[in-house]
Amino acid sequence: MTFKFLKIIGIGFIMSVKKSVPLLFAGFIALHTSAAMASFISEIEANNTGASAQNVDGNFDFAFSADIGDVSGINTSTSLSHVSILGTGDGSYDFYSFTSLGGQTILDIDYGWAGGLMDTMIAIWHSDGNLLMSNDDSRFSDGAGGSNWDYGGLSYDSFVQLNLVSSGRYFVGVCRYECSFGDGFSLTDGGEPQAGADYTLHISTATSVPEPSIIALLGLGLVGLGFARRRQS
Ligand SMILES: [Ca+2]
Ligand SMILES: [Ca+2]
Ligand SMILES: [Ca+2]
Repeated sequence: MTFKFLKIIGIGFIMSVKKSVPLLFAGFIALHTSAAMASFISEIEANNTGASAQNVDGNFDFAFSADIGDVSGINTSTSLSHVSILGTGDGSYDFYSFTSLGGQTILDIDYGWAGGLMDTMIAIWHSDGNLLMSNDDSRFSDGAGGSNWDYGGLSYDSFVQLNLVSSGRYFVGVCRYECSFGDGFSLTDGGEPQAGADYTLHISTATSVPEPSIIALLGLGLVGLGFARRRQS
């Protein structure tokens, strides 16, 4: 049923470009080129509380990044959709929010200690205000590359990996050592990222963004149908 439907769409599309199969290839390649570009977005102030968290939905993709991985150091960038945020300090806390389908979720801070200004700490809350997990320092190998301060296998850059049991909206808070996290998006005791500090935060989780493999299969199917059609005529 689904295949039939796709076939009808495919043939309709091919008929409309009848003698322009190369165009279809060009479009397919363009689609893939754009999907392969890394997706970095900038932090947008003021995002200083849970209520004013920066919504990063709509920026997730499967672009390869050597800096994105799981607690085993295995690269997850092409298997789990992610967004990379460039955060900067201005004396205020930084909050972000995103929608997840649930399952394995990773918060990975990189390059925080680059200027010696940002010994990061991080936490994740459910939208109901429940504090789910927090972290100060991580193992150097956590989250693949990007943790740029190695003292005995440890990094000041924070890392959290957890399994979200339900789909929904989640909130992330970033500060520097030593702040305190609590329920209700509570972030207290100082440690606001100060001016001059910066960090990269990768959020990886299952989202409604289609995987490249699905797009590729659909594209190849359309191309294949196009050739079959040309051969018949
Ligand atoms: Ca802020
Ligand atoms: Ca990393
Ligand atoms: Ca830290």
